[in-house]
Amino acid sequence: MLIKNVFLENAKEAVDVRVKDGKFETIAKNITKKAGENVLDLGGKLMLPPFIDSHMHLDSVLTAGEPVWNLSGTLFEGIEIWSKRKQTLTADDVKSRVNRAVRMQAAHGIQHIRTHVDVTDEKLTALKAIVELREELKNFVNIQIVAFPQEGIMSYKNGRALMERAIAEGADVVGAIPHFEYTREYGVESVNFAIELALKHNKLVDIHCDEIDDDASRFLETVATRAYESGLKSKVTASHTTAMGSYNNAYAYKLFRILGKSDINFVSNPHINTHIQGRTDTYPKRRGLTRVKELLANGNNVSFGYDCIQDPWYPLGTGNMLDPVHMGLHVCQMMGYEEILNSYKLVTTNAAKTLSLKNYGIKKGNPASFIILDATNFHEALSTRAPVLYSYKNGNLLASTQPAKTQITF
Ligand code: 17E
Ligand code: FE2
Repeated sequence: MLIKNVFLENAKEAVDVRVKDGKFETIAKNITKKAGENVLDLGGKLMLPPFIDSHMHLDSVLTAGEPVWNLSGTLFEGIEIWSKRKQTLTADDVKSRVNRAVRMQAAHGIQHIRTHVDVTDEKLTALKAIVELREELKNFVNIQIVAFPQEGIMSYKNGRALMERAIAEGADVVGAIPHFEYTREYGVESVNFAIELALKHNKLVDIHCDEIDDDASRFLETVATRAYESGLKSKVTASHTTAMGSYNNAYAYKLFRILGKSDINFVSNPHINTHIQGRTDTYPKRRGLTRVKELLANGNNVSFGYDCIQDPWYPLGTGNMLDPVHMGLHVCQMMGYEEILNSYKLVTTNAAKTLSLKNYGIKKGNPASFIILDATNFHEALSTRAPVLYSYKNGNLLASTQPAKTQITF
């Protein structure tokens, strides 16, 4: 197949791309069509590597309002509601919701998802169902599973054993939630446990870390130090880290030294954290996001995740990664032209680094996985909320969208 006239990652001049046997064969200007070759002439559209959702709770998608709506908007009420909904989980319930959500995501050009699956469940119902789906859907979406102890490792009955079982069942990544543990000591212990478990089984680590507006919640320093000392370094990710929005600058200054040395990744989830943080504030009300701009300047890898699609923590959500980019740039005040133009990296290449993906990106020899947006560059794509016209994985079409046509009457 020959794809003509695309702007590769904001390039000013269009190129053509030849795909053969599911791989990128040639990327050059004015490639001549071979006899019988399929041609897709895009007439100047933006081509990007596929979108990645580096932080999503698939097990709880599309359960908002079940059994009740989260009225306080807090993380803690969300956990309480989920704890009830969790008791009614069946494999069919999980699979049918996840199948729907993954297709919503695919429609918006997502081809890789790191999902946190709650393993504080004696039966591990959601984990087992999503391990099966990972296999069933592997030609369409790459699902990476985090063993996520929503109700704690130290503070939940058999918490440690459940984590071990989740790894044995096939989880790819070890999670933890230190700020939710009963004590600071349990929190530190849970981080140490997660690092040791990852070392033992050669797994990645992704910790829900300091997702609270408590300026004394400082598990991130432990995560970074353990990542550094264990040598796991960039195999470790700290998700949310919203307390960093409340730290005093003198402490943050000290903290950034070990963050840099540790080379850990960060995932910020702009929608959910602007919604659930600051809930105990009156005014001034904190924004509750981590320090994205400063982390990037510090050399740390940062990506944006969606986190939730209509669940106990967040009542809305479409799965379109332009949503968190749009919200994140506003809240983090990253609205310079170049920042907007390059912000696609927060949901593509930076996220690929967090997921430790191999052979990701548009270059000769890599799998022909890419998306085409209805825009000429990412600034325009974000401004207009451009649809993903085509999503191709390994040279196969996964999803296509016809742009809506509006008629103005004046
Ligand atoms: N669980 C959690 O601990 N934090 C979140 N943001 C969500 C679930 C969505
Ligand atoms: Fe999360």
